[in-house]
This record gives sequence, C-alpha cells and structure tokens, in this order.
Amino acid sequence: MQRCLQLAKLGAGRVAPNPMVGSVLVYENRIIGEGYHEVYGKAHAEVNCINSVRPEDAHLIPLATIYVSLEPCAHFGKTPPCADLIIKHGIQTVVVGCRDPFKEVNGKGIEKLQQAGVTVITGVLEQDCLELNKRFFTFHTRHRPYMILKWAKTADDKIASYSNTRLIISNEFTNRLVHKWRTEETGILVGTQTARVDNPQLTARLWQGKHPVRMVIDKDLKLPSSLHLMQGSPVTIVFNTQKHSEELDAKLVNARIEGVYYYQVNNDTSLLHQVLNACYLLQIQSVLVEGGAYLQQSIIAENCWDEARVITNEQLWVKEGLAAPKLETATPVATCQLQNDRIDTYINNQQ
Ligand code: AOF
Ligand code: ZN
Repeated sequence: MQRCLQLAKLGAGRVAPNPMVGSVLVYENRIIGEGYHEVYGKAHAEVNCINSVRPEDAHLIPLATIYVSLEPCAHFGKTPPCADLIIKHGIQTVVVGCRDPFKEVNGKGIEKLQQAGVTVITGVLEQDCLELNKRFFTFHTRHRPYMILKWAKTADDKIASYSNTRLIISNEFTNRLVHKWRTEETGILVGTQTARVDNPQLTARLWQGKHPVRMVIDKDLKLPSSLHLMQGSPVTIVFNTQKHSEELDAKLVNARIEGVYYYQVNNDTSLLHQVLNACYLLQIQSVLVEGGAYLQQSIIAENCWDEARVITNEQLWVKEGLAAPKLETATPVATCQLQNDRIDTYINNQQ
C-alpha cells in the first residue's frame, strides 16, 4: 500500500477533479505489475497496473493479490468499471486503502467484488490514503470544496494598514511558496475590499503549474473593470446579485476557458454557503482563500474551513491597522521559517 501511495502521487496536478490512485499486483512477495491514474479522463490505476505485467508473468495474474489505494470503481464513467476488470482477470484477493465516497461508487465496487467471490480486505493505511486525497474526500462527503485560509500578518497581528493601500508583509521567498500553493488548488477566493485595495492578479506566475480559477465576491458589481482580476485571463468568476453567465458550468471551469463570468447569488441566504454551493456545482474541489479579514473571519465563524496557513513577518510592526483573523485552534501542526517570515499551518479538527 505504501508503494500504491508513492505511485498515486505521480498523478499530482494532472488528475483533478479525479483522485490520485495507485495500484500494485503482488505474487508471492514479488511485485509483478504496478500503475497509477496518470491523466484525468484516462485509464484508472488498476488498468495501468494490470497492463504493466510482462507477458511471461501474465499467467500469474489470477494467482496474485491486487492492492489499490482507493476502492475499485463500479460505474461506467470515462472508463469501464475496474471491479469488472479485476473479476475478469480472475484475481482472488483485493486489498483496498479506503472507500470511494463518489456517489456512483461508494461501496458498490467492494460489493461487486465480494458478490463475485473475491476476498476484499479494506482499511489498509486508511489514514494515509484519506490524507492523500483530502480535497476529493472533503468535496464528496461535505459537498463543498476543501477550504484553505491563508493570510500574512505583522508581528503585532495586523493584516492591513488603515490607509486603503496595500501593505507588503511577506518576503519574496514566501511569495514564491504562495504561488506554489496556488497551483495546488482549483480555486482562489477574495472579498471585494481585497480586490479593490490590493488589485491582486491571483495567478501562479512565480511557479510552474496551472493557474487557479479566480473568484471574487462583488455583490453590487462595484469593482472597476480596470482591476487585474477583471481582465479575465486566466478565468475569473464574480459572485454578485445582478447577473449570471449561462455558459458557466463545470466543463468550462475544468477546461479553464478564459473570461470573466458572473455567478448570481441572492440576498436571502448566507452568501458564503451560496459560494460554497456554487463551487460544488462547478466541481471546484479546493479553494485557497487569500483575504480579506472579514471574509476569512466569516468562514471561521461558520466553521467551513479545513486548513489555515498563517504567515507572520516577525520583524514588522505597524501598530495601527486591521486586526488579523483569529482561529480557535491554538497549536500549529507544522511551522517553517523563510527568513523573517514564520509560516504556521493549522488543521480544523472541530467539524
Ligand atoms: C478507480 N481507480 O484509478 C481512479 C478511480 O470519469 P472516470 O471514469 O475517470 O471516473 C472517475 C471516478 O472514478 C472518480 O470520481 C472516482 O470515484 C473514481 N476514481 N477509481 O477505481 C482509479 N482514479
Ligand atoms: Zn476505476
């Protein structure tokens, strides 16, 4: 299963919104085949694993045990069911890392195998398998994206000055790390005030990889079209109460078709919940929230966050300024230092 996890990670950045999955085929303590889900829409891990077996070992397939980091699928999606493939090859034992919460699968793969007389062992290295695809699992079980809050604050806990001008807090190394983070998530979200005052580009230009889908809240469509965000390259989605782009759907988002798109929300229910629901419908599996304090604090208040990454410039004091958001969780799970910047990571265990 450790090897399955290693293989699965090779698909990072190329398989979303699918999960990363790895598989190995073992006969008498020898790996005779291995594979992983390499590209979105293409063969699943089990297919690549079985196809990798050398012709001289092919007769061993029915005698071997197949290990998969995720429950084999039971549905006809872009590819036929992996459970059927395993049954067809006469494999007798399947070892599964964790269940697939996707509604088309969700236990049906395991059931199908068992009904065909296959022995299925589940829950092997389950925590590691869940951690690897935390975005996918949060999305399918909570019906909202995996939410990562990120902010930079001064040594005296301020995230902005009162002067309505951009406050430079983090250093160039930290900025590059943040751009790496941007390539790792599907979406990036900011509030109206941050868009107006900071005029951010919200791209991943300091790192190689995909730009996230940019999302901004602008209820009354007051943001000027001169802002970087409103140039529509890469994609921008504007949450507002006035207009809606009919062409905006999950396919368009997945293909990152450039443009400024409008998503209409109403004034009757929680704006945050409407935004999260929109992300679910558009298959935006994870979101990096980059400000501002009001938006971050409302996400904390509604307990809709999964991770927080807080950057503190330990050498910068501004005295007067906007207070940084506050987390209930006091202890970081990880800390690193990039020159004057300390980066603390928090996990929300209280959901
Ligand atoms: C597996 N092995 O390697 C992966 C699985 O659209 P499709 O056909 O590619 O199906 C996508 C769904 O299949 C995805 O949402 C997840 O439930 C499962 N992914 N299953 O047996 C794999 N990547
Ligand atoms: Zn499959």
